[in-house]
Amino acid sequence: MAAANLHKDTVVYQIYPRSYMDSNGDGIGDINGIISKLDYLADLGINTIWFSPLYKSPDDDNGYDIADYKSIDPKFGTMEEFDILLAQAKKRGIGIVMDLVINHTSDEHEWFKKALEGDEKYRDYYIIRKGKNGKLPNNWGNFFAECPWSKFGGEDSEEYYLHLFSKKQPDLNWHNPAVIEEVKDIMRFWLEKGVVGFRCDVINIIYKDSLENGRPSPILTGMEHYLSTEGCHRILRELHDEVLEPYGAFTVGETVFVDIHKARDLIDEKRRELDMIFYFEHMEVDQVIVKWFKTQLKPQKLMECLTKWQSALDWCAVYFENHDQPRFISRFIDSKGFRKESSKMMAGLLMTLRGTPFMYEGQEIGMTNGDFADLEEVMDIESHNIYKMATKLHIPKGIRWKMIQRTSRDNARTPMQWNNSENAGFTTGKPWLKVNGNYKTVNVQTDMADPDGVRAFWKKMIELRKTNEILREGQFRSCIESKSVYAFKRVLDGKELLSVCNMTGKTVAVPEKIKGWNNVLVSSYKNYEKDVLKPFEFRLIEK
Ligand code: ISL
Ligand code: CA
Repeated sequence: MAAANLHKDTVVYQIYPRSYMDSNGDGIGDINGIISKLDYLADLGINTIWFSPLYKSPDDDNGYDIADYKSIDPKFGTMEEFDILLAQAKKRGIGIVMDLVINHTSDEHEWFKKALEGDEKYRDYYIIRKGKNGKLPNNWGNFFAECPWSKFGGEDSEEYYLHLFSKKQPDLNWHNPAVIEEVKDIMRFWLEKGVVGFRCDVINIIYKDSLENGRPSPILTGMEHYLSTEGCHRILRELHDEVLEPYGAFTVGETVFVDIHKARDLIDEKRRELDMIFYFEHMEVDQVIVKWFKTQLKPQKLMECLTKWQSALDWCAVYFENHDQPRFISRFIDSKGFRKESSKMMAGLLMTLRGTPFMYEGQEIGMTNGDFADLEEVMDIESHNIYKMATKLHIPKGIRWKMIQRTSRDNARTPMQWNNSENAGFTTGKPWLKVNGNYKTVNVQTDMADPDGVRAFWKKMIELRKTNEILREGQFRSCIESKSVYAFKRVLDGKELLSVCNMTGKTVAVPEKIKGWNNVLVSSYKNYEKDVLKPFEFRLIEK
């Protein structure tokens, strides 16, 4: 496992590089832009940054289709600049976590190109099969609502390659030991540079047990053949023991469709596989069967889900936002008119749950979902594919667009809002994705000038999370999950703290059950009142 529990003592901030800060006016965030914000990040108090992919990529899926794992894409800068970023971050006590995307490569990766040229060695890096009686090799589904099989080597070919994501993301063949060795080598390359860990993209699906037909299902037919297979467990242990452990590096696995049982196996210390996982159940409490149908959530459902996972796993990554999810305050709670209040409540909640907190750029100033006017303003491949599928299903245009507006991953990918100058101070050029129209009021500069600002509260909560041993190590005990109030204890050596969130826009009475708790250590309101919780108020209380 990671050295000295490094991963347990950190607050992680995720940067989506193309949307953070553009230093040269080409409209795309870059490494020099990030370097210019390191003081800002150190001041916020975070001590790890996870970068979404910076590697060379044709950007079919914004870098999650990697063409060269040991390079920096020129649009982001150079390897020399990356080394400076690493050193400058280290100087400020900030470690770097890289995104390890190894379920698939880009179809423009040299391995795939060589495979296409007929090189047997590299053919076996991918999953290539003949069709069956003029049909596809199997009936599997695809994460991006495409067909998961595309012709290998042109339309006339009889062969297909498997891709669980876009057709420009061919899946690697993890049955081939040479693939495992390649990945070890890539990991060592970044570890030698001094990165402290990896976020492992869709890591629980890398090993396909078989390519048999799957049980027909509305989502991802075939997944029983690749979700958390024994082969996957074995590979994770090998990577852990041979590569990660010698460097004292930690991992957080993005593990899709895990239940508690599967999650436990992946992070069981005795099994030596992953240090932490991202589970998804709390991200799905507002969805109806598939992720592109969402409802307005009843907060109680979220509370119950959080309690379930907090109670079941000893240690876990905790998050409410990332580059794949709509913004929390636009989504889980009815926060209209309470943007600042609800953002602070989210900060309090995230920093007081047990586990390692992962926050996402813009969360610290309460950024909201993108305000796209039509599909042309949306860049995400997943959104475009879903729109196409909905068209095929004859879903009316108005509803189709509403689905995309609500669920698009671009909601969280809009450029970071730094100030109220043009393009929110993100770029002097044309931003790659439309800046949210609310940047005149929602931006770092305005927020930091506000004595009651959102960021100041995040900063306070981050500091507490890092320094308070009960918040760092205490056990979780649920206390109240009502229609409006979530309250839970953190308990360490007989000492207790109570974390309380009003998840509604209404003032509510302090519930009887917690009336004995009197010493308010933190409230998200300056002028809080003992007996009531104001709209979206967060409190941390001692007895
Ligand atoms: O929201 C999801 C599940 O509820 C999915 O978006 C899921 O997170 C995703 O399909 C897996 O995500 C990761 O791998 C993808 C990439 O597009 C995402 O950006 C990445 O986070 C393929 O590499
Ligand atoms: Ca740039």
